[in-house]
Order: sequence, then C-alpha cells, then structure tokens
Amino acid sequence: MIKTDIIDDIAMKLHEAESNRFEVDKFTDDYDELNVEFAYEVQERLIEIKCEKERTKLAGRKLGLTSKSKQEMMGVHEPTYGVLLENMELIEGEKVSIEPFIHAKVEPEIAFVFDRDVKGDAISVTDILQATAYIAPAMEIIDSRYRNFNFTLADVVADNSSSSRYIIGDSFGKVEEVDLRLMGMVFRKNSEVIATSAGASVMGHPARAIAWMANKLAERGQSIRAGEVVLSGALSEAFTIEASDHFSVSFDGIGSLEVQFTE
Ligand code: 0L1
Ligand code: MG
Repeated sequence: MIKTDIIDDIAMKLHEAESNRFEVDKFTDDYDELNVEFAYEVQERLIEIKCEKERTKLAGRKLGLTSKSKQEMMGVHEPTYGVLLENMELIEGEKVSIEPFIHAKVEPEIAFVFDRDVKGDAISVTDILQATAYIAPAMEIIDSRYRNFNFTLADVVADNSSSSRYIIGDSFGKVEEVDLRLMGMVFRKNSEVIATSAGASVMGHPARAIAWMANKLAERGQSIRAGEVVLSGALSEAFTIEASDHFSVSFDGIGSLEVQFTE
C-alpha cells in the first residue's frame, strides 16, 4: 500500500471507531512504517476527516504523556500533542452523558488561553507565558479508541493523543499572579480525594510542556494562534468514569471546576 492510502485507512478506521463506539487493535501490529513522524500525518488526516464530517473546527491543542510516570510506563522520553476541536468542548454545569464514550477516563489539567500568536522554532517558557491571556482549571476526558488503552507512542499520536472532550472552568488566573510550579491541585471523585499534585508534575512547569509543543508544531509549519486554548497536560493519572460519578478539581489561586456524569 502506498503511504497516503495507509494514512487514509488508519484515520478512517479511528474515526469510525469513535463515531460508532467500538475499540480497535493498535495499528503498529499491522503497519511497520507507523513511527511517530508518520503518526502525526495520520493525526492531521484524522482531524481533517473530523472537521469535514462533524462540521467543526480547531479550537486549540492538548499535551499528552507529560508526567514522568506515564512516560516511563510507555518507555518514552517525550510527550505527545493533539488537537482540540470546537465540538469537543463541554460546558461547566451541564450534566455529561457517558453514552457517546467507549471507556472514558477523566484527568485534571491547567488550560492556557492565548491572546497572541506563538510562532517560531525556539519558543521558551517565557514566550508562552507572555502570550497567555489567562489560565483556568480544566478537565480532559480521554477515550482511546484502542482496546483496553493498549497502544504504542505512534498509535496514540495517530489517535489524536486519546482526546475526546474538555471542560474549562469559569474562574481564571493570570500567570504573573501565581507560581505555576507550586500551584497545588486537589482532585475529588464523589467527594473523596483521589489525587493531589502541583503544577511541577507537568514537565517541571506546565508552560514548558507547551513550549515543547510549540517547537514541535513549528517543525510541521504550524503554530499556536491567538484565541486558542491549550490543555497543558494531566497533573495526575486519569480515572475511569462511571455513570453518576461526580468529579471536581480545585487549584490554588485559580479556582475550581466540577462535572457530573450521567447514563
Ligand atoms: O492527555 C493525556 O495525557 C493522554 C495521552 C494519551 C495516553 C492515554 O490515553 O492514557
Ligand atoms: Mg490530558
């Protein structure tokens, strides 16, 4: 098969799995050529298909695999990134049905909203902070299309880094008013504390993860644009969602966010 046919085949199968709620086996089992570079081409094709079929458009980006423990688990030394689309956004206060998901999990994140473009190939933490309008508490719902979340780095990149939905809180903070490395986080499920963490769990500083992504985007001729949102990476492991679960996340200095799931 020629390269463009393989890209189309994988992207279409991933989109079908998401749309019809079924799991697929990882594609690296069948395609030796599926390395990380190739996988970002599949991801781009998948996003094109989603935008066309779901009549939506790009809202921002997300980082994945930003914690040392997740990277060690997968035997890799770098994170991944993916795309957030407008139709993936959930509104705080609205109940979220688990019906469209395959086997979703939720994780706490810090969202960065940009009011300036971030362009170039030597982007630093300072560049990211200077282009940020505000930060806000967020949760990401990940829903890998792979059976039992079983994938290699290239597979997960092709699958848009497992992204499914995201929720951004109404409260927000300014990056100059908080120390993002020391910012404490408490994550609760059904009122019980299930994880505590600090901003530094995301590659030492959440803006470092975004700077890494900005430099990787530049290699592909892309960039972060003013108005976009970026989820900077999970501050804890992801937790499986069951119908009737309630999750809340509280961050020191920027407020909290809660979500109620239903059948
Ligand atoms: O956002 C994330 O950190 C998820 C990245 C993909 C890994 C996974 O699905 O667990
Ligand atoms: Mg995430």
